Amino acid sequence: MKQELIFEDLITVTQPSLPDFNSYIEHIKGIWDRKWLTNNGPLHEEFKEKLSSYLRTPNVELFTNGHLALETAIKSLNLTGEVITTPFTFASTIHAITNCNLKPIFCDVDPVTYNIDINKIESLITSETSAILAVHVFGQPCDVEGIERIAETHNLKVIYDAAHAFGVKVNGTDIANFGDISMFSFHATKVFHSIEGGMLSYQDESLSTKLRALKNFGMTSAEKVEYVGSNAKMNEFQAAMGLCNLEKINQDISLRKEVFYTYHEWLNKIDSIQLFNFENSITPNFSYYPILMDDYEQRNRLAMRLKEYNVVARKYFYPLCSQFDCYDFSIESTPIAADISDRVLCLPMYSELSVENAKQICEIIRYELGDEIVSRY
Ligand code: T4K
Repeated sequence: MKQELIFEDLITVTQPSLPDFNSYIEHIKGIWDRKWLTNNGPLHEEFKEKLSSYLRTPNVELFTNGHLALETAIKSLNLTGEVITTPFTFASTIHAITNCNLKPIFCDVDPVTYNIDINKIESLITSETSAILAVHVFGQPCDVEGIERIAETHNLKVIYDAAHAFGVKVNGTDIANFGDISMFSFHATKVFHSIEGGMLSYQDESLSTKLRALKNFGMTSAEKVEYVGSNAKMNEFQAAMGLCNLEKINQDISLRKEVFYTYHEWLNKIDSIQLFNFENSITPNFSYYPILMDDYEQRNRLAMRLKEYNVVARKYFYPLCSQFDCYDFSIESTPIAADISDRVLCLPMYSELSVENAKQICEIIRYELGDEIVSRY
């Protein structure tokens, strides 16, 4: 260990970006006069409008968290039978499918993007398949055109778990505009947050009444309950936080970009580290900084050593969802996902992480991997 590289305070894998305290207080003041705390209050409505305009997407609905938004999306499309998805994701994706009484069918992923491999989807389609639920992992867009082609050919619905992809664009088009429905997480650990929160963007405007009912116990009016819904409404305090954070989202993303390219610059010559890259057609949001190590042991060893320096790097996503104790699936059909899951490590990434701290983390990594430390500055 190199004592002088130990951080005094813990560097966590992420940290929520908070608005100026007084700005939040300004936003919530009116709540005391109105005494309107949740159920489509004025801040909720303002937040919805501003999101729709920021993301240049016409139809959005807000939720109390991303997970319930995803379950609501699935329910709204009346899916049945099997849903083709990826095992390389957070638990929420697969739990949402299962909670809706559907069977997840795991497709292997692409070794470069870590997203569902569109060349392997069609062989998994059966007469029971009703949808593809793909994840833009770490904010890297899926092959949206390829997925759309397959869905059209086989008459399948497409839902994107875009929990990591707020503000990402493909050829200048916001990611919110692809598929039938996309779900965004506004959890505290995300690029953009409303403490907890979630959003659905969707193409078919006529879904709006159903989505609103599903998040409010299935009620379409005070005396009419048309669906078996749940309670998934976003409250006014969440909306206020979202409104404050929306004002500084572009700045937050540019700060993350600096950290991202600092890591890139300092880690790119290390043979045992594979970096995560974006094609030129993508406008990223720099939500995560995943690296791939040579093997499982090396990855685990590095994560452990980083902890000794007070740096928490997380194994997102290990184990694969198909390996969870609560499920009984095989991982043999998804060898690439299993390999990535065994070798991935996400380094600290948040807007307030200083470039200096990012460089220090790289120095630790280089030292621990036996790489010569060369200052490029
Ligand atoms: N789909 C995908 C692909 C997802 O990744 C997620 C959520 C969802 C769906 C569901 O969306 P939500 O229902 O959550 O809106 C975290 C988040 O809790 C979870 O939202 C996220 N994905 C997942 C990838 O990461 P954990 O278990 O790693 O969180 P935790 O509590 O260990 O937090 C990570 C670090 O963040 C902590 O070490 C410190 C820091 N932190 C965290 C919180 C909550 C803070 O500094 N302040 C905080 O308030 O799951």
